[in-house]
Amino acid sequence: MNESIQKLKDWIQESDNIVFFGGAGVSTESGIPDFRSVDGLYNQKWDYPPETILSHSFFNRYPDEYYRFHREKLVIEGVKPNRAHIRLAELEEEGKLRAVITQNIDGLHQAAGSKNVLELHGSILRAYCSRCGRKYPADMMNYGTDVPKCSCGGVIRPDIVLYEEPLNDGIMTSAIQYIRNADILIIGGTSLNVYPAAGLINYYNGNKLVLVNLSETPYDRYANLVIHEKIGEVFGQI
Ligand code: CNA
Repeated sequence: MNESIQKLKDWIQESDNIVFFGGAGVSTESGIPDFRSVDGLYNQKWDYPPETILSHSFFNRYPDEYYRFHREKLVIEGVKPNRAHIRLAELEEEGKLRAVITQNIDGLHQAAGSKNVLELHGSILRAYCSRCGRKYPADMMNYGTDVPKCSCGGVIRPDIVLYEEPLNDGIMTSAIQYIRNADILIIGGTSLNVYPAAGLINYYNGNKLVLVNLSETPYDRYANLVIHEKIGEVFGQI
């Protein structure tokens, strides 16, 4: 184990007020591509960039094209939590971790057993009618070739926050509270490029800000500990 990982392990051992804030990089070792890595969704061929397809106006205008992308890129069969998800769930169980705040929409933290998960961007495992709000199982969206419709005629949509849509106020307020009061804030697998989520880092008051990310982030210089390694491999050692 290298010195940085040993330091993180020591800090974790001494604390019962850890908060984790993560992004797509947490799930790449489970086989879900992120946005900005070399093999991420931004670098794969598609007619429009992902942030266009995943926007409110695009969804309303071209729901058929949205669903083609959704079924091909967002629905990945058989994915399982990796060591990062599993260790985070264990740390919560051990009474050390207070909350997982995630930008991910894949539900893998809950699949690993985490209970207090704040999903800033929602989840593709839930669906509802964009007209009447009726809830539907996610399977309604994931298969077939048609745009899924509610009995009221409205288009069924995933319960995710599309670009151009606001984040849920209650979840943001709660995330801010956890981060403000955290002893250790571990940020992992996020390029810290997507706002307002990335701005959450500014609410941290402590002196144990840890960044675990493969590539550099704009916040590396503010962190007390930076680890540029795969997060699953790091969490497998702590
Ligand atoms: P991003 O901008 O794609 O950044 C991911 C970051 O993770 C990059 O800086 C990578 O270097 C880093 N990374 C990749 N693999 C690893 C690894 N194994 N260990 C450590 N670091 C790694 O993604 P962000 O989450 O920052 O951007 C926010 C978007 C991406 C949110 O709106 C998400 O909903 C959206 N997204 C989510 C998923 C998912 O739910 N799994 C997948 C793809 C995109």
